[in-house]
Amino acid sequence: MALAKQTIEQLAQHLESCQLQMRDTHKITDDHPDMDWDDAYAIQDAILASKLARGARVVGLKAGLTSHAKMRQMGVTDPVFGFLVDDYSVPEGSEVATRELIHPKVEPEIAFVLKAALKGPGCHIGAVLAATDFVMPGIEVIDSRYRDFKFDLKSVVADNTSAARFVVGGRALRPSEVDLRTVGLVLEKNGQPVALGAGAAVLGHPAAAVAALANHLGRRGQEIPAGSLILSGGVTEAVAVTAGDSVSLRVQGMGSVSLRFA
Ligand code: 0L1
Ligand code: MG
Repeated sequence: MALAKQTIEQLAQHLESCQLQMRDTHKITDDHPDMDWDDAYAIQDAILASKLARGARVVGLKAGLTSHAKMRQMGVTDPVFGFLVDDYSVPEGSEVATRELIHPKVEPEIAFVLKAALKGPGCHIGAVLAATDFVMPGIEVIDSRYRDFKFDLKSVVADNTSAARFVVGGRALRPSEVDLRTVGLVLEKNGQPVALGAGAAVLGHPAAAVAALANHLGRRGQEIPAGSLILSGGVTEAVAVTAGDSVSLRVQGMGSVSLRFA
């Protein structure tokens, strides 16, 4: 690691206070160009520790930047991984308070719920499908703490991959009931289609993003626990939303899930 423990704690506190006070900041690698991957995930871990100390619960995990559309949109080349806490979970069809966010965007995703733990290295799509209880549509609300969503990969990892809110809903299907490569989806904003795609846009198969998460955790001596909810990453580019917008995601054969922004 390149950064001192105290610097990691300070950066975690800085990013979390930006989140809690709805304030943006420049990317942290501007001030710490030597920051390495271990530092980036250590900052993310310190943010999580601070949330857990205040009574938050981890309710899921996420992979981000898993589609070429997202990678192109953000000018990066690799997936990233983060956590989801209970505060981020929004009931299906309910309202998200835009005043609690900086500059939210929505992403259409496939969510996985596991019936068995997954541990890398060597985790693959087959292992993920065998360990999956069901899959369902999900919308992730991302809200980078970085000004104008301008960041590099290490800065965005430290910022818990822009995680802010999410909703899952629609029809839960066994993985054998749907071909997640060819399944089509449409994201609508205020009744108009704004992004469309198919599951294969996520690393060739959304389960590959879950395998990548298990392999990432395996390198750190961790696993994805049984029962976990995992957001596998935006199928399309992210779409900006503001107060007054309604967003709905329809996934072929899996129904729809929606959110309103107040
Ligand atoms: O979930 C995601 O794909 C977001 C990852 C972080 C990058 C971003 O803020 O777009
Ligand atoms: Mg996402």
